[in-house]
Amino acid sequence: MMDPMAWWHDAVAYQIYPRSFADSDGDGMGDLKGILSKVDYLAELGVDVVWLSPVYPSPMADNGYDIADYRDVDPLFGTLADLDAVIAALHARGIRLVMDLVVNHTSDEHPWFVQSRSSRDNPYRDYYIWRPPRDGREPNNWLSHFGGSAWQYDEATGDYYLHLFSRKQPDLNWENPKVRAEVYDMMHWWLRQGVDGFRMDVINMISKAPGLPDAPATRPGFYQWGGQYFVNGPRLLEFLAEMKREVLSKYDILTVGETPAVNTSQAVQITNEETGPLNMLFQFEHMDIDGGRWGRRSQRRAWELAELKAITTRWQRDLELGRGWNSQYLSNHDQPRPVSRFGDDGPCRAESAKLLGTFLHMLKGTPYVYQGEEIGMTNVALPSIDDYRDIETLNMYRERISEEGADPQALMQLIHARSRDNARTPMQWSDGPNAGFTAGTPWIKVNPNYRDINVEKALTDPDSVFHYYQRLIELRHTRPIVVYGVYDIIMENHPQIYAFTRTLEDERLLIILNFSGEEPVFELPDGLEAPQPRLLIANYPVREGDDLRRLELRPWEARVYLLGA
Ligand code: ISL
Repeated sequence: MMDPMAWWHDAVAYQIYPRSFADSDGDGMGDLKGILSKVDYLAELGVDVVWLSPVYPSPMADNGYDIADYRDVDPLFGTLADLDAVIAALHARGIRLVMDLVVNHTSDEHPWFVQSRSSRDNPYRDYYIWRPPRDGREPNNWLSHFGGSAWQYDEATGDYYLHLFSRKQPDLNWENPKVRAEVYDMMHWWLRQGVDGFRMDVINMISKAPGLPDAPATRPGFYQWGGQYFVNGPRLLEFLAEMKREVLSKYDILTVGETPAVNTSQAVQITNEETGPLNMLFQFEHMDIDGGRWGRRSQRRAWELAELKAITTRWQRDLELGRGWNSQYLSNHDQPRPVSRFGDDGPCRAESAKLLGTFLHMLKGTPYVYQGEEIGMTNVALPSIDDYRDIETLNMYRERISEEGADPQALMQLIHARSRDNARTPMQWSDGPNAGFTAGTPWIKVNPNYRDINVEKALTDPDSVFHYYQRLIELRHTRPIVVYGVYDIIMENHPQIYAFTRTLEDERLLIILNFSGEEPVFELPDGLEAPQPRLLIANYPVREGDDLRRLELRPWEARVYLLGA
């Protein structure tokens, strides 16, 4: 059997959004002791890595993506000792822990920023990006991801500071070598504490174009925001190479960069195992197929399987082994639930959740499962805007009503489909009060479908989405072809079926996915006939007389065959 070349090649990661995972003390907010109580659950699922969203001290303007102290834990979540206990418990089960590294910006309550804003000649002034007013206004026309200008005027010194996200998230000035040295120091500190890597928040936004030029007002969306001047900026690769030299190269860790608006050639530069700084990236092309890329201008449109095929195929091919490495994800804390978005959260919820899982796990690249995905959790439709907590959602609602006079009801529909809070409702552990998430009042409402969709039920049902995910994960661990097989798409133009093969030496996997509630027929293309095709996993029971040469697929049916060898 082929040994993995890097430990994270055949690993499966699981993302925990701590405030929504498990609450141990009844304050309505998930915490580290809550996570500790669930490590056996993670071990049972079979994952190898946990990516923990931020637990650092924070004013929580963006649920912890606004960090006020990089070397501690917020009391809401517990203490550093609790984190140590989680790390030890995970390690004891062979699971590694990856921290969220949010270094494009800090909180405005971080001591560096408090110093920085105090006077123009403060030694920390240059830790952030300050500019004087231009004609009495913002220094340029860039827009913040969460609404309004990307600049905030600061009374104390009469200058503006840049914030690509909320005004409580000032951007760090990576041009300043002292900032970079601070970040590297902090990374060493965490690695010495025993963490096993980093997920790097919007890491491709750290280099801004010199002169911070105005965005052309004529081009919509991303460009109108100024994106071309701060995403994949001129010194990005240089900064990351330095980070690799100073820190990453000294440890055997997993690094994954969150990189909106990245293309495959940039991804190859970043993830090439020899020359690239990071192991893998989260790209966004497949997340954009049903709406606008940017939350504040969020839209909804019907998505096309053809587009998903084209995007996935391009990433699979362009990052072939030796060139780069993919990560795979269908959800995270910023995205709607995949079963509601790409599947069917009605009658075929379980089938479509399994189909999406098959897709995720049978692609080449490291899969990331977001909490609740493994039991097929769905979007939520909370009745009132007051039920929502996400800064992006709330700002978008307010801004579109005041600026465009948008219809509140239409906005609620959009929010039900697109809000990041879809992913942030509490993890559904049982059919007990608050889905077993907390003994108190949860910080955000529980999805009312918890009586039907919950972990307790999933664990007792051998046919549950959970057990299907467990088998998919096991396939990756036991079959190198799942990790290393070369991807080829077949029946590229079929409107409902997404089928592909993975080939490794004399073995071939055939993955057949009916991405629809209809019953299309799969016809085996020439060249794929095999004497004894072996069904490795499927989300429906096999029918008497099934013939791979001509398969009538059931709604959202997924099958994986091993051909040859
Ligand atoms: O949330 C999105 C779409 O609704 C994404 O565009 C997301 O905001 C963007 O990719 C950046 O995300 C990351 O950085 C943000 C934080 O709010 C997100 O939670 C985080 O994943 C600022 O730190």
